[in-house]
Amino acid sequence: MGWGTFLSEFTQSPPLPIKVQGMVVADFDGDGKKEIALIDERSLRIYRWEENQFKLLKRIEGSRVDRYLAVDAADLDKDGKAEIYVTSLPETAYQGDEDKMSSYVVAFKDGEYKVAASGVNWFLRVVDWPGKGKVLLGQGKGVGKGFEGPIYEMSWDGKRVKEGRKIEGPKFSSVYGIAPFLKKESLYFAYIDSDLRLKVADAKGNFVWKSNSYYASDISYQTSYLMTHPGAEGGDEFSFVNVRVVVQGDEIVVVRNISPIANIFKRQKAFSGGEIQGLSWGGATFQERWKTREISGYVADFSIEDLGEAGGKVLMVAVNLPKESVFSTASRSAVMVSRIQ
Ligand SMILES: [Ca+2]
Ligand SMILES: [Ca+2]
Repeated sequence: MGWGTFLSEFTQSPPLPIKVQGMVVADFDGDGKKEIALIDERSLRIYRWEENQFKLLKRIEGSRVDRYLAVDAADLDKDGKAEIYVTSLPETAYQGDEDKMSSYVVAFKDGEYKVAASGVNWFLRVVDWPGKGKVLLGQGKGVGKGFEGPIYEMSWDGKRVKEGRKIEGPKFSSVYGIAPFLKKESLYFAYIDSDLRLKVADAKGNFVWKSNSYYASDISYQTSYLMTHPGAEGGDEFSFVNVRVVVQGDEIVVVRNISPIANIFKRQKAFSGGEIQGLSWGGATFQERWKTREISGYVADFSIEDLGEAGGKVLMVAVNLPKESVFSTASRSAVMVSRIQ
């Protein structure tokens, strides 16, 4: 049985007045304890997490046109402190061919959090790679389309993000929603494709399996301002930042958001709730091994970490809470925590 079988009921943090877009948990300052970084559409907040409360340590604001899409962390320069990688795309990025991305790196140096590199022109994501540990992946921005070209393994030397070799595997539509995993010592990839299905391919890129369910995301950005044909909003106009997919032991853990609206490719979707699923790969198909209860709202991101407390690992889920009433416009988010018992 998977560890998820032993999840406790969620406890919910006090609500934060933001629309959370992403979350990452790591030891950013090297003190041996893990902090939490959350992004909303244009700010990064770093918190200490104590007794189910947030204590704000640092807040970094983007420019008025920035749109934060993803947040990740890894200690690539091996100084004992995980850097934070924020993927940011200016809203103007698809209005001119030359507009670059505004992704950046935050590192803890000389006792404080600092932007260590900015204007990084890549979509970034950290994945756990069998045999390598945490790997930073990067993919370029297209012209008039969301993601362009191959995915590279990136390096960070404390000053610059640089591309290295192209990763193996199938032709991924996007750097988001990829999880390499081993089965009987062979490398496979679970990945969310542009049709929002979860798929599996082998290391040579041969397609093996696809899900019936959709793994939808509410995080999207506009790539074209021309309506070229009726119904173009069905996918030509927007690109989606797929939900996170994580390998945990012999399981794949993924967010599944549930929309009562049939066309999940529309930008404006309504999600009634979401759940975290644990899936096991039998060699021909993924089987659901466990899932959390349905969480009301939109599940933006999750993390499975050992916070150093008794009881071992916890599942943390970042959620956009449902509106309090049809008249309310304020965003509210919370982090839900479940302990492994
Ligand atoms: Ca720390
Ligand atoms: Ca580091």
